[in-house]
Amino acid sequence: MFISYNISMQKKTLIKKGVIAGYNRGLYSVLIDGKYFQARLHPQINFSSKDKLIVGDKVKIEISPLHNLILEQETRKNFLQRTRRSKNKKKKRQIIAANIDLAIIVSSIKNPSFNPLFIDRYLVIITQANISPLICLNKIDLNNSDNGNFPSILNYYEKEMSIPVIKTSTLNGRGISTLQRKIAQKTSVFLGQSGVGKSSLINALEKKLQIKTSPVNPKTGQGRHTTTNFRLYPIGKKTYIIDTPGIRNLSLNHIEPRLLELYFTDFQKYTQQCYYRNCWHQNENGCGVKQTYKEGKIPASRYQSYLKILQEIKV
Ligand SMILES: Nc1nc2c(ncn2[C@@H]2O[C@H](COP(=O)(O)OP(=O)(O)OP(=O)(O)O)[C@@H](O)[C@H]2O)c(=O)[nH]1
Ligand SMILES: [Mg+2]
Ligand SMILES: [Zn+2]
Repeated sequence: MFISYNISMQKKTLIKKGVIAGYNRGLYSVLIDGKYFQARLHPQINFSSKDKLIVGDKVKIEISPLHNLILEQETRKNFLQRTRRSKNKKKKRQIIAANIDLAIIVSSIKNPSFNPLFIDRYLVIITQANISPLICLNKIDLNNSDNGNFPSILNYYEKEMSIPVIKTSTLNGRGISTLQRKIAQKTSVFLGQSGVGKSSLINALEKKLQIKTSPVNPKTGQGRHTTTNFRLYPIGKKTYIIDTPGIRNLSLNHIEPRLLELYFTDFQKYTQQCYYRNCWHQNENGCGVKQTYKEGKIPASRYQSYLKILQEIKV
């Protein structure tokens, strides 16, 4: 009886390709041809990836009236990672999204206040993953003067580091069509502090979505950690967007201290001028990076970001 039942069910089984759009308590949401399916990992299959599947992972899935099972995970083209402190205070490497074409660092001009140190931290993990970055300066409607007074570091990112910078406002729609063009036919991940307007920007790009957003704390200007899960949304043809929760402290302890200078790509020209081959660019004599910073060609915030991250990860 059991066997015949199984055979009849098998007839209705379909194998499809999909992408992981979300995860909640052992259940994955898999996007297939614009529709979501809830699925579990096949219990008898050993997945090669030590980390569990994450948003952006491409999978093969068996769909049947009984249950949907994930059979196979495609090799990741790239993946973003950070360090996460677990409950027992142990630091663990966490992979946060896979198969990304464009990583958008969202920052607001105000509420919460603009802080290049956050941008630099995100740039480290994006560079490590070999993903193209883009900086989005949001809430420009809150800028007092109409024609400028934007943080000058943005020019440095754009001119010296060739990172595209887009200025946007979800309130008056400025820059949204430019952003739309940049994300077309790509999978983009929106990163940044809580309250900078990541979910609001995604809602502006695709009106149908209506992702939950909430006002920043008026006293502190800080966000309220409204988005709590990583989620992938399809918008238009071959265009996907991943919304992420604002990370309070982006820890980078998984980064090998010796490799940090490589992820500060703008330092490359000057590390060759260092007297010591193993220079950390901290207090060494004859350091090309420090010298360039003193001459004003490396902005103070960039150099400070490097020193701060290095101090954190060297201990
Ligand atoms: N003035 C102004 N406010 C904006 C703009 N974009 C978003 N906001 C507001 O900023 C607040 C926070 O926006 P969210 O989209 O929830 O921010 P988030 O980055 O998704 O935050 P988390 O989900 O907590 O990480 C909301 O009250 C938005 O209405 C903008 O361009 N201008
Ligand atoms: Mg959000
Ligand atoms: Zn040096």
